[in-house]
Amino acid sequence: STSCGDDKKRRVCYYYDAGIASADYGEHHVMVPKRVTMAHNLVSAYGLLGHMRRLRTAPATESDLAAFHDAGYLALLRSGAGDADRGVDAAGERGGGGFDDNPAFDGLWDYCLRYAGGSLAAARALAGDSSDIAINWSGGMHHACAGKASGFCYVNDIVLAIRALLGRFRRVLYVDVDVHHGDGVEAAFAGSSRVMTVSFHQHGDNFFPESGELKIVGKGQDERCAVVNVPLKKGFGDEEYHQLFEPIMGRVMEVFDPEAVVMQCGADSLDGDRLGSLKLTLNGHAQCVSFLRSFNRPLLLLGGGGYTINHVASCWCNETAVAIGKDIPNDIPKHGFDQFYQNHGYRLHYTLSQGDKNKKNAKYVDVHKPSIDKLKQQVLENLSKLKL
Ligand code: TV7
Ligand code: CA
Ligand code: ZN
Repeated sequence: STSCGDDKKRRVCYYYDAGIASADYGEHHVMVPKRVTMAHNLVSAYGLLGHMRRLRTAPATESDLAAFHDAGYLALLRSGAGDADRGVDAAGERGGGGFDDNPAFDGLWDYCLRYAGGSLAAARALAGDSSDIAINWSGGMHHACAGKASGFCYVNDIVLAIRALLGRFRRVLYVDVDVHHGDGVEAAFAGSSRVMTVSFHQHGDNFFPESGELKIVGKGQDERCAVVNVPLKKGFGDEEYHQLFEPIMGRVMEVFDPEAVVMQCGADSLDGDRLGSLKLTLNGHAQCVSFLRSFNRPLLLLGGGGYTINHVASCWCNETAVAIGKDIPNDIPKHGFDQFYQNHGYRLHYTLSQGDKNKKNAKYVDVHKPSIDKLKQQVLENLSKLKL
């Protein structure tokens, strides 16, 4: 089990809306909103709901979304995203094979209002000081831009939540452990010295969205921007990740000294994810949450990616327990959804079979191990140059 940084309890509130599960990106799509329901069912089976205040909130309104998004884009989204064939990407861009990252589907607008409403309610609970930690596993849609959908994300609930937090807190830190670069959130606050964005992500070989190189820090003459990117190589596991995460985030907390922290907990950085090629264990992933929790600042925990859905459910259930500060047993309690965990012997902390392991990835890490320390030094040096 994961140590929680300290034994102090926190007041935790939790948003879950069963309506999210009815969102359906299409039968071949990799994004499966039902994984949030699977996580919720685990949270419930482990008896964690009794340790949190449940946030019951109305969906966001169009005017809530208009705090970031363009009116024209919202009208398109609300109208059922017009052309179901083209989806709601920038110019209806389509990927190879006729698949669409951002399809239009029935209930899309309602889905957006619900996940954004959850993140807003969670942010307001922190701003109103009724909770120390607020959770919305259906949020964390970090790629959405003001006027376009991108990478499975239609509405950027994170930007909306951070803006809500800025009404109360002077400086807000954003930390993104999703395997993809948090480009939408970064772009929204680049140039703002009140929001620092930090993303750890797989980078290279045209991995989506290809941005988030190490060198992007400051913007030329006016370096009053607070952007930190940590590009990672395929195959990085707990050891490599935490050789970077703790030293970098420790320094970030020192130099930026945020009054609130927003963490996007994308579970696609876990070993065995369908899209990502990092190799974090459940404990390695949760260690990021415990570390940030230990600084004892108002903390917003959001979901994000995660494409091997039983891994995602285990991950977010475990991190809900970390937020509460409660150890939970590895054996998954019997509940109506056990069959999803059968391949892991009904254990929360899964181990992949030898057949699942990618030997090429392991070799890749060995090649890059000496450069991890150099990467850390470069990020720390960039941090010291920031004009905050
Ligand atoms: C936060 N990777 C989102 C991550 C968004 C990643 C991409 C897919 C994908 C889409 C599908 C699909 C897929 C097996 C994987 C350049 C393209 C290439 C679509 C095939 N299967 C988050 C977005 C990324 C859609 N997009 O950070 C329908 O993979 O790489 C791309 C762009 C164009 C579109 N094509 C892929 O985790 C929530 N998409 C199957 C069906
Ligand atoms: Ca990331
Ligand atoms: Zn992702």
